[in-house]
Amino acid sequence: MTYDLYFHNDFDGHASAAVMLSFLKSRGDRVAHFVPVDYHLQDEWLREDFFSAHKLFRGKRYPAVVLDFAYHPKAAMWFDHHPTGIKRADWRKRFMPDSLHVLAPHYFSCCHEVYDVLRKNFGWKPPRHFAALAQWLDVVDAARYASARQTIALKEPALQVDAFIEREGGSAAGSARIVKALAAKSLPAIARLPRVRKTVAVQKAEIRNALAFYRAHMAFDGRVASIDLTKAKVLRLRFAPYYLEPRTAYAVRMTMSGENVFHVNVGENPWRHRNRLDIGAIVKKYGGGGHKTVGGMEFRTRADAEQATKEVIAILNKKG
Ligand SMILES: [Mn+2]
Repeated sequence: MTYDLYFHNDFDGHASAAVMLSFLKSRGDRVAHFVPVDYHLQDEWLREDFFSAHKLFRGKRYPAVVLDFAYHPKAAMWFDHHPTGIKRADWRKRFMPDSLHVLAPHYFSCCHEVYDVLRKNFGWKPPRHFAALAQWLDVVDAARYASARQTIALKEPALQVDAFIEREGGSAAGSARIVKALAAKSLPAIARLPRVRKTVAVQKAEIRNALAFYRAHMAFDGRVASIDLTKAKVLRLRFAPYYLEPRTAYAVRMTMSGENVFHVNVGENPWRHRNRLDIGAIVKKYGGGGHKTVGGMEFRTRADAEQATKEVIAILNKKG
C-alpha cells in the first residue's frame, strides 16, 4: 500500500511521522507525500472532502494517515493525544476506535502513543533509537523540562533538533527530510549534522539576544514577572522569567500582532507553583481563554491591555 502522511507541524508531529514511516516500511508499504499541517487549516480540514479537495500538493492522493492532528473520518489511520482531537460533534458520534484509529489523551506525546500502539497492536519490533525519541517527546511536547535553564541552554540533542524543526520544518521538502532523518538516525546523530549545527548556532545567538532584552526590561511585582515585547524584535522565551529569577511564580507577557491587536499571555512557573491558581478562569473575565497553567487575552488598545495586565498581576499576587 501507498499512503500520504499528514502530521502536526511540530517536533511531535514529525517524530510521530518518523515512527509511522518506519512501521509502514517494515510492512512493505510506502509513503508518497509528507504533509505538515497546522491549525490555521482547521476550517478546511473539517470538510468531508478535505483530502481530495485540498491544494497542499498536486497529483494523485493516497489513503491518509493523520498523526498528532485533528480527527478526520476519511483518514485510513489516525493517532492523536489531544483530548479535543475530534472537533465536530457529528464526527464524535461517528467515531469508532480500532487498532488504526486511536485517541489516547493520557499520553504526553503522540510519538510515544504511536510507538506503543504499533508495537502492541501489530507486534512490530521498532528500531532501538525510537525508545529515546518517545521519551524525549514526552518532555518536549508536554513542556516537562528539568529546569528553565534546560530550555535556554539547548544542550541536549533533542532540544537542538526541536529548535531545528521549529526553524526549518513546515515545507513539504524540509519536513520530509526531517521525518526520514528521525526514522533512520538517533537524536545525537541528527544533532551532529552540519545543517542542524548551523541552525542551532543561529538559534542560540537569538536566545542570547532575547535574554539580554528580558534582563533589561523584565519588571517584578511581588511574585509576578512581566515583560512588554510589543516593540521588541526578539524571540519569545516562555521560560526566561523563571531562568532569570527562579522565585518568580507567574509571568505575564504582552505582545502585538498586526496593527493593533495586543496579546497578554499569562503562565505559571512549572518548577515552583504547580496547580495553584486557575489562570484560564482568571483570563476568562477579560474574554480570554486557556488552561489551568496558561492563558491568553486579546485587546484592541494598548491602554486596555495594560489595565488588564495590572489587574491580573494584582490577582496573581493576592490569591493562592
Ligand atoms: Mn503532540
